[in-house]
Amino acid sequence: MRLLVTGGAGFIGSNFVRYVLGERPAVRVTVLDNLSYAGSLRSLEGLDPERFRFVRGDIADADLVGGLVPEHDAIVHFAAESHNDNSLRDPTPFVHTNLVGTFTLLEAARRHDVRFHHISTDEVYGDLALDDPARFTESTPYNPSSPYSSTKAGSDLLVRAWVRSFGVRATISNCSNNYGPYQHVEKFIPRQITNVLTGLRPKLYGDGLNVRDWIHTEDHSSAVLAILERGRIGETYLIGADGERSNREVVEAILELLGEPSDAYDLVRDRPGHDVRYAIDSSKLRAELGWAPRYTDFRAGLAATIQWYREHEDWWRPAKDEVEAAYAAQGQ
Ligand code: NAD
Ligand code: TDX
Repeated sequence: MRLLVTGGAGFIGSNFVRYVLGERPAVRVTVLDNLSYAGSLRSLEGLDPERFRFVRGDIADADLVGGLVPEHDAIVHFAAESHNDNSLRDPTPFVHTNLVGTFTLLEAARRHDVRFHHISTDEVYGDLALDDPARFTESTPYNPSSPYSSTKAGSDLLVRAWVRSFGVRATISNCSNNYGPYQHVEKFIPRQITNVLTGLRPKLYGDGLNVRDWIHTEDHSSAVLAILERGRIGETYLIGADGERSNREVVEAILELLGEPSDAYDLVRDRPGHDVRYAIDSSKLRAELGWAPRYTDFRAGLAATIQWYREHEDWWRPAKDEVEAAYAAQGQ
């Protein structure tokens, strides 16, 4: 099995590459990644060169993609512009990578009849009220809020159309918020951990009561592998680990685990259009493919993640000042 993994130098893609090489001795992986600000070869260090190859390039480069795709049995498509706050500053790269990039890969998959798995997000469904008993399911209508989530929603719809109109052998997964090692310091959990480690206070948007449904990134990887191997073509699977928590609860846990008073955070300017709550019902994935998360103790997973950031300052330090300057410029 030869896999073409796009975005494999990013947070979740690099986790998947390590996971699949560890779990499946017969698999070989090519990573296609343009090493944007969010990608790092350091997240892929130490892999067996007999089974792993890195290609630097843009997923919207049709010539490059057209040459690589026929050398593989499947495409696992993680590459994206992934941060909501960046999409509010400048949506341009989101349209390019998430829409044109996905289109380019789908065209190559169609031409060469290569299996395609598309990685997407629960944000395509919009948000839920805090007191709504409902959770997102595969049949929840699309209702994205931000340039990020709308371009991800558009990419999902492209995949669905390429399945129906052209018979592309594709599946889609929509996952909730991931945490774990190698996540960029622009994102919520690593930003707050590295704030405390550098003497800054955690920053909560608005009143801090927005809810996210957290899953460890390795549980996301195991779900993607299950869908890639056993998912039904044309189907969508929601991935989640029943991890709903308010942002305030998460920050309080980070502060406690780092030995700081649990109220040592600042409330800052809210994100425009800030989704209130995400919640995933992953019954279909669990019932059909027998998947279950392994990282069910959030506090233990958070403690291990904090320990990783303590030990890998060389990995995150170069990006920290620029990220904080951009947030400070918008009162966050
Ligand atoms: P990330 O920003 O950490 O990594 C994205 C990777 O894609 C980077 O390595 C980057 O260099 C690469 N990339 C960007 N544009 C590219 C282009 N034009 N050509 C080639 N490579 C390009 O993102 P992540 O958090 O690892 O997210 C990966 C995927 O998972 C995305 O599709 C995202 O929408 C989805 N997702 C993320 C989460 C989450 O909580 N982070 C949750 C659900 C779904
Ligand atoms: O400093 C902060 N303070 C804060 O309160 C930051 C960076 C975020 N927040 C809030 C906003 C959200 O309610 O924390 C929550 C999580 O924020 P992000 O890490 O930016 O994630 P989110 O916007 O929920 O999107 C994430 O999950 C879905 C990923 O970035 C997406 O790629 C994925 O699709």
